[in-house]
Amino acid sequence: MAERRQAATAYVGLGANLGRREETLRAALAELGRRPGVRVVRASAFRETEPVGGPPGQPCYLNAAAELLTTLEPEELLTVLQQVEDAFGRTRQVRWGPRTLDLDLLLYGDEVIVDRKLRVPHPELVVRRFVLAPLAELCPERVVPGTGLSVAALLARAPRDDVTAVGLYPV
Ligand code: A4P
Ligand code: MG
Repeated sequence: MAERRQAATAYVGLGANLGRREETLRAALAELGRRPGVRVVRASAFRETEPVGGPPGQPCYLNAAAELLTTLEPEELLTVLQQVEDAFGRTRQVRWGPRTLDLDLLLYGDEVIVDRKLRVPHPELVVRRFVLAPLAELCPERVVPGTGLSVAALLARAPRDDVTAVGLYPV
């Protein structure tokens, strides 16, 4: 695997709405930190959120975000995220359907990537409170490439009715 000379800061969104969600998120963070070229610098609180989109009647999600320092290229990091998802029993069937673990690459430095396999910043980032709220805990001032707006500003203007935090769990 090609090592970048300088580590990049990346942000990852975590979500789980099946199984032992809190345990899964904690274990996924630990597993990410064990992967070569990935260091988990810090993580947000875990938030209980109403499911957005997908089939009706899904259980609530537990969502979080994590700041990574990585020497992996973005595509390599995506592969690692997918490997960790798979390790926790994720099967890709229904888009926006229930899942034991979903890991999305939200931001990678200041890079904008538009590729068939990978889009960074994550395309749904700007409208999702369940992503913006934990991210704002970690990097409120960071400007999201392509928007000209900070994470905090995007959170302030994100649609209010798409998610209700019904609980907050400290990490
Ligand atoms: N892909 C492209 N860009 C990225 C990126 N930045 N990060 C591609 C991760 N993956 C990226 O993803 C489908 C494909 O997206 C991948 O093969 C990758 O090449 P997936 O994870 O296999 O499928 P998915 O997660 O079912 O679909 P999608 O569109 O990624 O769903 P999201 O956006 O992950 O949303 N409600 C609440 N409250 N909390 C949640 O966490 N999550 C979702 C899923 C829906 N509703 C939710 C939540
Ligand atoms: Mg996903």
